[in-house]
Amino acid sequence: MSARAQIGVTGLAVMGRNLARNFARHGFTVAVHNRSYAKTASLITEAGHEGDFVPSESVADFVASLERPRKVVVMVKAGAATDAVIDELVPLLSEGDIVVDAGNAHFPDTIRREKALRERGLHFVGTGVSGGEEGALLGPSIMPGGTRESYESLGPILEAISAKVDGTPCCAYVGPDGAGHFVKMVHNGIEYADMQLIAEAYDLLRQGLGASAAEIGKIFEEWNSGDLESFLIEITAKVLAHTDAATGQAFVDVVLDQAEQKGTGRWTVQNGLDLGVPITGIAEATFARALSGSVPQREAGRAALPADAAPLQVPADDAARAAFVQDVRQALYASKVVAYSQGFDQIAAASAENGWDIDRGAMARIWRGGCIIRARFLNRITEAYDRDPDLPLLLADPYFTQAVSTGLAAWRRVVAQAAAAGIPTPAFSSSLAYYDGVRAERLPAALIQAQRDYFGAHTYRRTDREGSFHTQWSGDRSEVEA
Ligand code: NBP
Repeated sequence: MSARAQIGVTGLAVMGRNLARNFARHGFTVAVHNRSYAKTASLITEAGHEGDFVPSESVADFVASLERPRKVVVMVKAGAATDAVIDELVPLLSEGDIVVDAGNAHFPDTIRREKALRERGLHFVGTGVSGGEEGALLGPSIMPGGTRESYESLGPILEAISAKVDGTPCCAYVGPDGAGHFVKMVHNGIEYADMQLIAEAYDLLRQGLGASAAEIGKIFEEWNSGDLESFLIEITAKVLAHTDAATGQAFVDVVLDQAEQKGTGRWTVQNGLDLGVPITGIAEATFARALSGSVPQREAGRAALPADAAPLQVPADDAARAAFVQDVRQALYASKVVAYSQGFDQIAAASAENGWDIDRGAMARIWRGGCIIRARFLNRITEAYDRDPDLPLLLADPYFTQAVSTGLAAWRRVVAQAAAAGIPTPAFSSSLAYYDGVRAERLPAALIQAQRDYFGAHTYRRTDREGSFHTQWSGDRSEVEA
């Protein structure tokens, strides 16, 4: 077996197969391997003509077919399968070779694997890949971690196959060890928030306007030509326009209202709690999916809990309806800015904690194409971090402050109308609460501190002098310095 492949892919299910084809279509010689040979054979039969593939049945032949330093992309089911493949590969590799895990690994696993391979003289690059199977084939957004040194040889290959926006690749070095998978995790968390916000906007429009799904689809189509322009808004319009062939009903009306999740939203929320970063938009979106799937609780709630609310009914005149649509659009945009602002805060906090030095502007830039949250507005985020790389709060960037304040009255109206009508809008409402919390001059946390001192002598700090204090609540209530 001559070592002539520039890159290898092992794991040829839907993602690996399409990534391999993408490499080949870009002129790279690609070594391909799968645990069971059938997938390798079908790739060669069906797509072999697309480029130069080197198929192997055994891992040893696969490794032997790669040029040095070898670059092996592992695209298998995240978890135990990744460890199994790494264990098989490592004894066959040589110092300086690069193992790329492009699956959806949890970033602590990536930190562990990177350390283990580094100790054996190998580079381990945990890489976020977003865009689903179509992205893998036509150009995903790629978020590689690992060493900078590995990026020097691997980066140009990944950049070549990534999506491009204005000629710029949607791939950039993220940071050491688990940084790439971490950023992909937050990307997915933001995706949860974005989808939930769109779903809440849809629900308000549907109930408020009493319009059909297809009519609401048209509104989303219009929104897609403004500052909300994004892949998720675009597909929402298409889904809402779709009719179920079996029943003739709107497709969305025949789909069971129980959302599923694979776990990246949950990981993002767990990490937000660990870091103490309020990612309320992502958390509410994750919990909203959980609530949708809480079947016995929903049955009990439906049977027992009164609404005591008047249905939301926008007056039938065109002006009132147009004004309501505008309000919902502005509430959606403002809530979306909050969700992204929180997600970027989480990246900043993790970057500081792990010494990753992640360039947040670059992350927004590589999410502009290829991935599920691709959107026009990501340009604005990059510009904000270009203006101030250490920006403590994305919402406080002048562009976003202006954008949100323009829609603030509408946002408040929408949240108030939803509450009065008994329509659940957890992401809209919590985003507005976060906005009001983060801008508040003074929060009731002062009372919480006092309560904590009362029952647990946890001490408090004062507004008028330095130090920590305790009040002797069960005694004479005099204050002592702690
Ligand atoms: P799957 O996640 O369904 O994994 C199937 C692949 O894993 C097959 O090639 C299978 O080999 C291999 N595999 C398993 Br399972 N156990 C193995 C083991 N012990 N040793 C060796 N190989 C093993 O494939 P996918 O949907 O293409 O996703 C691949 C990765 O990409 C996952 O980590 C996923 O989370 C991530 N991802 C997926 C998407 C998406 O849209 N689907 C998007 C972004 C990232 P076999 O053929 O012999 O069973």
